[in-house]
Amino acid sequence: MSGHHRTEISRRGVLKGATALGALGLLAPSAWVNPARAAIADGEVLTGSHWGAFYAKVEGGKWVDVRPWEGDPHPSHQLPGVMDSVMSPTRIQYPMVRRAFLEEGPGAKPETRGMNDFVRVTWDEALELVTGELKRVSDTYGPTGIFGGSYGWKSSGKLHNCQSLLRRMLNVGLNGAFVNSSGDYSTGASQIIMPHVMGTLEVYEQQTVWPVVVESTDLLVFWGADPVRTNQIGWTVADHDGYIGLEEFKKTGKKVICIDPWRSHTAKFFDAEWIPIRPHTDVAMMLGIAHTLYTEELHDADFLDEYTTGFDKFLPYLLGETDDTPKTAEWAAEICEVPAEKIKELARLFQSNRTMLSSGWSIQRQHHGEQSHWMLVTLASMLGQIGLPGGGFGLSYHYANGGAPSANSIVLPGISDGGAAVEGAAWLTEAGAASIPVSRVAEMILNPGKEFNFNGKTQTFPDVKMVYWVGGNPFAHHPSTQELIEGWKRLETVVVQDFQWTPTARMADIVLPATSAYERNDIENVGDYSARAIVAMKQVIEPMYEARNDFDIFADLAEKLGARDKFTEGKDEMAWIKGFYESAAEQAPARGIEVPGFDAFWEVGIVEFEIPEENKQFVRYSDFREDPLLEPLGTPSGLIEIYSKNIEKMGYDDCPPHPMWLEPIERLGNGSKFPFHLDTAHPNSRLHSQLCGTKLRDTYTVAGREPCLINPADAEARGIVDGDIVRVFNDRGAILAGAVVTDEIRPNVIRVSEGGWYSPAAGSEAGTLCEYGDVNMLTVGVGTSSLAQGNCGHTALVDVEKYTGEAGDPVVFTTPAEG
Ligand code: PGD
Repeated sequence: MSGHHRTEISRRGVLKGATALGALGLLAPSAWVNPARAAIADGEVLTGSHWGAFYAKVEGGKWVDVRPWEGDPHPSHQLPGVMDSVMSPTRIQYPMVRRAFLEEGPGAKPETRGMNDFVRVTWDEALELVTGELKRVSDTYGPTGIFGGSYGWKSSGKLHNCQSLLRRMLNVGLNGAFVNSSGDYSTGASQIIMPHVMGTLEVYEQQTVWPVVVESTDLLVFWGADPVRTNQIGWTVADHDGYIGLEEFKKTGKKVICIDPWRSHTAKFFDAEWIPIRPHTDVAMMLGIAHTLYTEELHDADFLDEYTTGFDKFLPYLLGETDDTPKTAEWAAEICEVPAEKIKELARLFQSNRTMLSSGWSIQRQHHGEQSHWMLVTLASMLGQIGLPGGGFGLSYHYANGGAPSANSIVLPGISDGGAAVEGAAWLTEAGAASIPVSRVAEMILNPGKEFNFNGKTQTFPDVKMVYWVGGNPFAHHPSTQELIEGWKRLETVVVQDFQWTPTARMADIVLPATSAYERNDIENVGDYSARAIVAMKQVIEPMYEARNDFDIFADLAEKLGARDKFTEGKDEMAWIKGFYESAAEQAPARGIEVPGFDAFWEVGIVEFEIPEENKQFVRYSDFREDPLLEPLGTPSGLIEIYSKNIEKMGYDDCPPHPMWLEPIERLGNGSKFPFHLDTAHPNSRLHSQLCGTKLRDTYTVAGREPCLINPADAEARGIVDGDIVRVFNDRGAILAGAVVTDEIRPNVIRVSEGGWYSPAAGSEAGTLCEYGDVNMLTVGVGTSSLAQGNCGHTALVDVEKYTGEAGDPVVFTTPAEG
C-alpha cells in the first residue's frame, strides 16, 4: 500500500481558482470520455469519499492500491479499509430473500430474521417482490404503512444519495404516501434547543476560524471533543484542513485542557491537561464554574445585560434560591468528581484568559442532553467573550474540520427527494403522522397510536408495517438494539439496500445489492466548511457481482409504479452530474471567479478555489457583538436566550425554560447496581459502522472483538488482563469485547466504540448475546427529552467480567448462506 505519509500542502499540483481556466486552456479540447472505458483503463483514478479525496490504482480492471490526493494535508489512515470494503467477504453479491418470507409470505416467522437463511433470487424477481409489497402495504394500511425515513451516513456524492433517491421513488411512485423522519443521530438534542437559544442550529455552522484561534486564543478547552480523531471524516469529501489549525495551535505552546473521561487523541496530541470528569455530569461542573464566577464577581455583567436575556431568571437557581441548593463548586464536585478547587481554578483561568470553549456532541447525545450546550452557552455568556477573536464557544471544531477557513467557491446542488412535486402531500403533513424525530423509530414501530411530544407539538405515532432502509445501519446505530429487534417482529416487510452484509441487511426480508461509491460516477464538494474544491468522483471499477446503482434500482421501481420519467426526468447518471456542475457554475460570476466548463473539469477531475484573506479572519458572532440591534440573533428576543419563553410555554418537566442540572436516567454515583459507565464514542478506525467488515478490523480488534478500554485498578479487581475476552452486560443485554487495560481511561468508565456490527451467535435468535461488540445492546432507548426527542447513545451503565464461556467467531463477518 503506497503512501499514507503526510503530504505538504505546498506540494499541491492542482489547479487553483481563477488560474484554473488558463491552465486548462493548455489542454487539447477534450472529447467526451466514456466513463466505463476510463474505469477499466489501467492507471490511477481520482475520486472522493467521507475519508477524503484519493487516487485509486487500477490494474486489469481491479482496484489494487490507494494513494491520498496530494491536496490533503492529513490523509486518513482508514483509506486502505475503504478500498477493501469493495471486495471484502461482507460484500452483498446478489439479491437475496429471507427463506420464510419467500416461501410463506410477508411477516412469516419474523424470529428467523437475522439467522442468515436467505435464498438467492434474480433482480427481476426481487424488484417484482419489492413493488408488490410497496403496493400491498400502501393499499392495505394507507399512507402511513411504509417507513421511508431511513437514516444513515451513506456515501458522499450529490447524485447517488441513496436516501434522497429512496424518498424520490416513494414520492413520485406512491405520491408521497410514506412516513419520513427529521433530524439526525449526531446532534438530536442540540439542533432543536440551539435555535431557541442562539437562533441557529449552531452545530453545523462555521466556527471562528483556526488562524484567529491560533493568533488570539490563550486557552483552548476541548469539552468532550476529540477533533484529532473525529475530523478524519466529513459529510461531503473531507478536506482535513482542521489539522492545519490543530498543528499551528500546538506550535504556539499555549494551554489546552481536555475535559473527558478518556485521555483522548487530542489530549495526547497537545499533551493537554486532562480533567477526567465523570460522564453525564458536565452540566453540574459548568454550574459549579458559573457559581464561582458569580460569587467571585468574575462574570461579565455588561455582556449579560447587552447580549442576553433571562440571566435574572437563571440566577436564583444558580444561587439556590429556588431549590435550596446553591450550585457551588463543592456541590458540583460531589456530582462530577472533579475537585472543588479545580472547578474554582478553572473559573478563574477561563475568565483571565481569552478562552475558547470547544465542545463535541457526546455531551448532548445523552439523557437531558439539551441542557449541556445550553449551559455551555450560558457559561460562555458569563465569561463575556462571545464574538471576540478567539473567545466564546464552538460546537463544531471536532466535526468535518469546522474552523477551516472557507473558500470563495461555488456549491453544488444535489438530487432532490421529489417531495415538492407531490400532489396532496400537504394533507399528510397536516395529519402530523408523516414524519417522526429520527431516533424514535423503534418506539414508533412498537407503539402505533401513542402520542408523543416534540418541540412544542403533540403528535401520534403511525402504524408502520413495512420498512425500506438504505445507506444506514440501525442495527449498529440505534440505541437499545433490543427494542429494535422487538419492533422488527411487528413488521411484515423489511427491505434493505446496501453494499455490505451489515447486521441490518441480515435482519431484512429482501436484500438488494447496491454499488459502492467506487463503481459509479458522481460529484462532490471537498470540505464541509472550507468548500475548497469540487471533485469528480469518477468510477474506479465496474460494478462487482450483481450490484446495481441505487439510482437505477429506484428508477426501475418507479417504472413499475408508473413513474419512471418523473423519477429520472429523462436524465442518466452523467447528465445529472453535468447538470449539478453547470447549475453551480452559474454562481461563479457573482463570486467573481471563473470555473472550467464541465467537460474540462471532468477531464482534470478537480477544481480548487482560493481562500480569501478576509475568510481567514472570520470571527463567529462578531457582527452581533458589534451591533446587536442591527445584527440580532434569530431568537424571539434577538438575544442569547438564557431563559426561553417559548420553552416555558411548552411546559415540559424534562426541559425547563433555563438550563438546569437534571438527573439522567442513569449515571455513576446515583445508586445504580451497575458500577461502570459505558463510553460509546466514535471509533478511530471506522466511520460509525462503515468499514467494520474490512481488513482494517484486524488492526484494532482484541481477541477478535471490539476493544474495551478499562482502567488497571478496575481490571485488577475483576481479574481481567490485557487481551482477555470480557463480557459487558446490564439488564438490557450483553456483548463480548477484548480488554485493553490502560490508565488512559478513568476508573469506573469503560469504553467500547459505537458502530461495531451486531452479531448474535450463529443460528441463534436475535436479541441474545452479541459476540462482537455492538454497544447499543446496552444503551437506553428513551429520547433526550420531550423537547428534542434526540437519541441517548451515550447513556448506559454496565458491569464487566472476564468471559470464560464459548466464544465463537462473530458470524456477522461472513457471507450469509445462500439457498
Ligand atoms: P454507518 O455505518 O455510516 O452508520 O449510523 P449510520 O447508520 O449512519 O451506515 C451507513 C450504511 O450505509 C453502511 O451500512 C454502508 O455500507 C451503507 N452505504 C454506504 N454507501 C451506500 C450507498 O451508496 N448505497 C447504499 N444503498 N448503502 C450505502 C451512525 C449514527 O450512529 C450516528 S450519525 C451517530 S452520531 C450516532 N453515534 C452513536 C454513538 O456515539 N453512540 C452510540 N451508542 N450510538 C450511536 N449511534 C449513532
